[in-house]
Amino acid sequence: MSKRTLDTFFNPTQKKVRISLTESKDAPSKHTTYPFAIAQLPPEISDLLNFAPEAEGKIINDQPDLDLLYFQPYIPGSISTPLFEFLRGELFFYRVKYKIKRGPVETDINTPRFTTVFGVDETCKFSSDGSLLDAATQKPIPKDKYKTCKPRPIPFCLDLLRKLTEAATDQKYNFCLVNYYATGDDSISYHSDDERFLGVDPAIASFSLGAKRDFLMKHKPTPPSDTKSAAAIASETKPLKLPLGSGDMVLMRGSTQSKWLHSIPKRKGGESGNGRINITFRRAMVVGGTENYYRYNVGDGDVMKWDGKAKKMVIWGEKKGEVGAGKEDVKAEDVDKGYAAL
Ligand SMILES: O=C(O)CCC(=O)C(=O)O
Repeated sequence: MSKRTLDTFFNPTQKKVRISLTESKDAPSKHTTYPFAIAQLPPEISDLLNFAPEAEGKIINDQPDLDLLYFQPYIPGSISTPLFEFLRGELFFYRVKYKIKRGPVETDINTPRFTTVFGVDETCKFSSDGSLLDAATQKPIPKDKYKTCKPRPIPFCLDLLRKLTEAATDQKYNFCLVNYYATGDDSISYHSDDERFLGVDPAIASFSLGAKRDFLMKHKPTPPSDTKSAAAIASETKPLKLPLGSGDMVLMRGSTQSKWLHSIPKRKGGESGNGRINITFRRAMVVGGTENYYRYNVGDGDVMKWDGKAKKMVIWGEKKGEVGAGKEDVKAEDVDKGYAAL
């Protein structure tokens, strides 16, 4: 990354906090909505994770509307690979398909990466027995409150990182989205996480594990004003490339989501033959956010799980082994972020 684009200050608000691991039992995380139980983090990972962040975050805010806090790394090098292997091996994933309609034209979208999601918006919380309670009244929610999805609690193996990230960034998160990019052919197209259900100027903490991949950012097109042409506005900002390595974390905050776009483009060469996991923590405020995230990150297709022998994601369950998800969707579209503007 060029020094020109990086304004490096130490952020006085960063905190190192240890989370009590007493709730870390050996028992796996179970829930009626999980296709299978998710193992607890082994202590050799959770103990060291508890000391993250490894490095101080650098503030990058030297361009209009941009406010990033970049940890290189956040997760110590000694555990970022074991944590990557653990999450790839233990989580369930989906290769979500959906349709988008632009005017009269309907397009089939095959999300060009594996995804999974956990969490529920601010209007609800999970009780200790895993049922959903109204956040205000603490009473059970009506059965039909979520019409299109069944929210899933964040499993322990991700919840420890959520709590540590809350403490380190002074933010609250109720959602955890996980992307798995199997190779450089997997990607996420330019988009911003600016849905109304995230509230104004949302903070999003984004972790990378595994293969190094470029994270590209560019300012959204700005309409010309009385005093400035579109070209003059465009020349005030420069696209940004962060080569995200294993363990790195980028906190996007302030007006970053409303004014900038980000993407992980397809890549050849380098580490692109290896898998990469991205974990984001966010805070959804309303029911529509929950329904949106489950629709686009779980969907209604097969459950996929990592097969350590075949070294690829395979269909889990009764149809197990029939089709390997490693077979790429030939129709994979680049227009893959269908999150509706709620
Ligand atoms: O994989 C990444 O680093 C970015 C993921 C992302 O932009 C998203 O999930 O919205």
